[in-house]
Amino acid sequence: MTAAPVRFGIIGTGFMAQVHAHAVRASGGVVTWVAGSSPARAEQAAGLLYAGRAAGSVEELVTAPDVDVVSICTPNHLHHPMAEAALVAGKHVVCEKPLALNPADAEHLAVTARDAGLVNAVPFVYRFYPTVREARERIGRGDAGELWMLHGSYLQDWLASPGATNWRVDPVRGGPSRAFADIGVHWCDLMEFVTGHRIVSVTAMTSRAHEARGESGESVATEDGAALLFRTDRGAGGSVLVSQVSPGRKNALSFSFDGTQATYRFDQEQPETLWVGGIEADLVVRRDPEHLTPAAGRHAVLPAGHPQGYQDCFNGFFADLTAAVRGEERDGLPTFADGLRAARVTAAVVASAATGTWVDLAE
Ligand code: SOE
Repeated sequence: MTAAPVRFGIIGTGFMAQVHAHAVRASGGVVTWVAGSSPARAEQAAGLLYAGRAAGSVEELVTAPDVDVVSICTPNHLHHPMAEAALVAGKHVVCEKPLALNPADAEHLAVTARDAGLVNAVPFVYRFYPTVREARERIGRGDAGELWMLHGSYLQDWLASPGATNWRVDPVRGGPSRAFADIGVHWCDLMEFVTGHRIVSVTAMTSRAHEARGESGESVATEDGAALLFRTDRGAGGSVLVSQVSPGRKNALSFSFDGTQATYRFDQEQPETLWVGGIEADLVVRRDPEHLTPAAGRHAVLPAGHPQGYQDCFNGFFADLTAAVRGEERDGLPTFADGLRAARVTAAVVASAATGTWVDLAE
């Protein structure tokens, strides 16, 4: 007997909402409702998001009996109140990052969801590349030796022009950190997920390419980029550079995790291969379901040579989310606890950048 499709209500009508809607369908679910910034926006977006009905309000969507999971794809400042409303209505929730604008609100959501026994997830979706899982498996079984240097960057260019602006630039709607909270947290989540190391202290410098943005030349308070040094609980050191003003870098997330016996290098824009550096010879591991370790092969849904990408990561994330809603455990589903972790790392980055000191991280 096939299980009834899991029913999603999506709040938001932009790029992320469209990615979520495709992933819902790919994972066998249905979008029953959509809510937008106005009933008219919801009506306009309903077709694009394959939604059965457009909600007149967020309240109508979260309380609808034919919604099992609420998916939140709104500007950041709305994440906390909307996730709270969905949890209070007894719904499972997937909430875009940052889960909240500060650690206290993120913790409140993580505790509320846990206590209510509701499935909760934050799309740290780069975890769902098969080559990323392959690195995690190989590192986990000890192939790297002692990991001691963890480094990389996450560079974009969609805010390169001084004319470019967006709600993310505004600290009221986006939060006190922009580039780090938007993309730096992906890198840190991936590093901790793949290596098993946890960041224990950070020192950060944030900077801006443009002091004013948009047609009206409004002054900017959030960072265009950040440089971070960190230490981990297992004695490794590392660094990550984050920028949204690096021309030509579209979505260039890369890491190099260097051990005493092997180095693992991944590049999000070339995700079909994992580079494994060795002292005598190097290896390029292809995303080939026939030859990956089983934990990584589970996420390889196409044969080798038929590239998988960003949307496939979301599809895999929603497949595991759906399994969790059905009561099955799936390794590696990022939860509100991971969203809380990201909020704490972000707060430490903001504090360090303001004071110029090392900041310890609370667990
Ligand atoms: C914009 O910087 C953005 O859409 C992020 O918000 C996402 O988290 C990232 O995956 C791609 O870039």
